[in-house]
Amino acid sequence: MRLSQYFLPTLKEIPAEAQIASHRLMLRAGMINQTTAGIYSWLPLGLRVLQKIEKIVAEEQDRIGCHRVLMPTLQPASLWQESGRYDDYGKEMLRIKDRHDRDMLYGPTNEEVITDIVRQYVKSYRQLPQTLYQIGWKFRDEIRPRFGVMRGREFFMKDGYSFDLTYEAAKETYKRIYESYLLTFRRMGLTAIPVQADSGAIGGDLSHEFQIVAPTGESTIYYDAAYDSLTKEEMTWDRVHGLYAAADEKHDPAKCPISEDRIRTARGIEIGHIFYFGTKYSKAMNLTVTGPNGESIIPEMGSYGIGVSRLVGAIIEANHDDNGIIWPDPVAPFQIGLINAKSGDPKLDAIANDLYQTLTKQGFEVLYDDRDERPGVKFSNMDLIGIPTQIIMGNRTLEQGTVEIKNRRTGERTDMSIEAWLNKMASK
Ligand code: P5A
Repeated sequence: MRLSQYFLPTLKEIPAEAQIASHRLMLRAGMINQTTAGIYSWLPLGLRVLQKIEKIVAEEQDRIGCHRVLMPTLQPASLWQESGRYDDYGKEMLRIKDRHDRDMLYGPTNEEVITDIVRQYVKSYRQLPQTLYQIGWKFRDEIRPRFGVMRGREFFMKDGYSFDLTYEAAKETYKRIYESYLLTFRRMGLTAIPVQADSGAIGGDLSHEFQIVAPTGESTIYYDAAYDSLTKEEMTWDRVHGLYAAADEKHDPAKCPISEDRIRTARGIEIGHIFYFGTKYSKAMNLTVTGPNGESIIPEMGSYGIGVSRLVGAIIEANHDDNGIIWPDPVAPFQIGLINAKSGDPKLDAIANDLYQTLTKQGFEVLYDDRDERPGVKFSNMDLIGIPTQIIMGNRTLEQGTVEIKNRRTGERTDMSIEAWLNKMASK
């Protein structure tokens, strides 16, 4: 992408309304634009990150045999009256009337819609187990939307729903999704800490919140230091479920099963939440299947959420410095930021254009700052938007044929020939 032609409205001023780093940085980096309170448009740079996260989430769901669907954002009130949640949900639910005066709502979650779908098609025990998920927009009329996309009113969520024949099978599904979440977040460069949770308005008795550590988190979490050094291989239910983790007042130092020197205390951001709730919805909405002996079975359900749009903010909270965002490679909007520090110099322009084309052809996602701007502006902009690897071309490129490679995270800079760098990348 040539920056001169891109739509990247970066801001120099620090937006006054933004209280936390990720919100400020997302506005300054031209990733989002507030349409109205708690409701954002995603601009090209922000959308690239959102889509990278969405892709990782979808791949990990598919890997464990969940099937993707797409449900509507608008739902009829009648389904929620059936489940008994319509009156309970309160003011967080945006209620709408259609032209026929029928009660509708903008879905805050989709347990009812998915149960309605499954009860229409699934009649026999042979059709279960089944886990369906979608990634889509939700609306909750939060009383105090804040922190940008972290607590929005309209937000993008992965929501999955499982249907099993027995409690034991439902528990196995729950464990499988728990493990898959640990790996999903790890792929984004995050260590998520599953904390036992209250199941809240959703109902049920087995529930975990997945928290990541960041100074601006909304809750305090207490967890076993072992979380900090978990390897990918250790990300299993058996290993992790045994580790201590608790949030806020649930942590009672007097009753804590591990010694104080092993406890870490930090602020946490909730990026995912999973629930087992048994037959709450299947019973209320008359979902039954026929068992092997003709008996009628009420499926056991669970639901599993990941805050996809919240993750964009959460990743920034965990990855930034005074100069801007520092994207972990797998979610970076571009892998390489190419800076031509002497735009307008015909010789360097030609070399830079050439390199831009070579890298793009090789499949790298490159943001090429070809603007007629001062080098200082280009450097600070590239730092602000957080591209992990910067390639800087200037006088030395002309004199010695070398470029400067800058690692955004460590700040480390190395001079090397373009060929040497390409070889290094190819051998990675
Ligand atoms: C699980 C999937 C549910 O809604 N039903 C379907 C269950 N769970 S939840 O905990 O309420 O939400 C799941 C995740 O969505 C994110 N989230 C939000 N993100 C941004 N703004 C909000 N207002 C918001 N509310 C919830 C969180 O990451 C949460 O874990």
